[in-house]
Amino acid sequence: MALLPILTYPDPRLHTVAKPVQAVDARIRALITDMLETMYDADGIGLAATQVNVHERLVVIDTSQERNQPLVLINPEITWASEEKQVGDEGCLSVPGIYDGVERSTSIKVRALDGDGQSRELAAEGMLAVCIQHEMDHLMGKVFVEYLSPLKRNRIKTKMLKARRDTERV
Ligand code: GNR
Ligand code: NI
Repeated sequence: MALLPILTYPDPRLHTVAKPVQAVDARIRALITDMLETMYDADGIGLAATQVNVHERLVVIDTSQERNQPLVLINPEITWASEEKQVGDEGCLSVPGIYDGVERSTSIKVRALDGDGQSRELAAEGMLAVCIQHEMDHLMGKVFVEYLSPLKRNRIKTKMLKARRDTERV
């Protein structure tokens, strides 16, 4: 088990488009273990492989209060999304300290392989639906700040680069 370093915006590697997982083998199972450990350690409700610089279609999620309901989605595809949308505040482990509103479908259906390589279809609403859409954006190389205005995005970019410089100076 190991904690994996999380890429932070505006790292260009966050814009890589992930490729499908070819086989749910020992390497992928080890990656799932490490990503879950990394997500729980960072107090996140989700983590996409893109964020740990692995460009394969894999995400881990746990939106439970108790932090004991890990969900693994491999090669996820949204099969249905409600026309009804809602704006909710989002944050991202790759953009620490920034929270802003993003419009998402309120409910979705997703087809994906689970950690055993079994195909499943899942219906999601509420926070889980938001989180799945946020994670699937990461797999497409998209970070939530790209939904914000160019003015806000540039302010966030500057703030992140300054924070990075400040840590490097320590
Ligand atoms: O921990 C996270 N919280 C969160 C809150 C609102 C909407 C989306 C998220 S996902 C985020 C973890 C993360 O960055 N996943 O990619
Ligand atoms: Ni994120």
